[in-house]
Amino acid sequence: MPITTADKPKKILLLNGPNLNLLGERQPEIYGQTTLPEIIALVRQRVAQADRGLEVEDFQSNHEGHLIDFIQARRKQTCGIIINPGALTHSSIALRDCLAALDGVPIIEVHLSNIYAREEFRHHSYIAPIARGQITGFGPKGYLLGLEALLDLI
Ligand code: CA2
Repeated sequence: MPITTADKPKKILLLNGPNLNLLGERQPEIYGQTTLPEIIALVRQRVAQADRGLEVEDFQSNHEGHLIDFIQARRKQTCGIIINPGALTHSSIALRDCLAALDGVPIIEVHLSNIYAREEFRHHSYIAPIARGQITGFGPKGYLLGLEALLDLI
């Protein structure tokens, strides 16, 4: 049977890890004043504007396993991922393995702060080697920069 565009995965997952639900409420000197719902709205707006028949599904969790369950449940419909794994960036082999199992799905790693300009323990990312690219230090704009890269890849 021929593969039609109707069968193609259409979901862009916009994922955020632990504590990113607090954006805009605490530590604005590091993470800025924009809230997570505002960032999600900006990403959705740009995807709608692209008019490519793509849909955004967003998810934030403070729990590693919940993020993994969410990604696994959507693996067949997913064409790309933008993820800020929060502190799981520096600790989670399980999240990396889950993302790596999505064969061929481009993954863009985003960080609001410049992780290389901060404490040494933030300089290592378990996600970076399996990501298509990493954007770090541009605040909320990083999500949109990541989205532009993703739209070129899918
Ligand atoms: O810069 C980033 O986006 C980080 O992924 C943010 C993580 C941090 O562990 C990473 O090293 C870099 C922390 C997210 C915490 O978010 C908060 C937001 C507002 C107030 C408190 C925490």
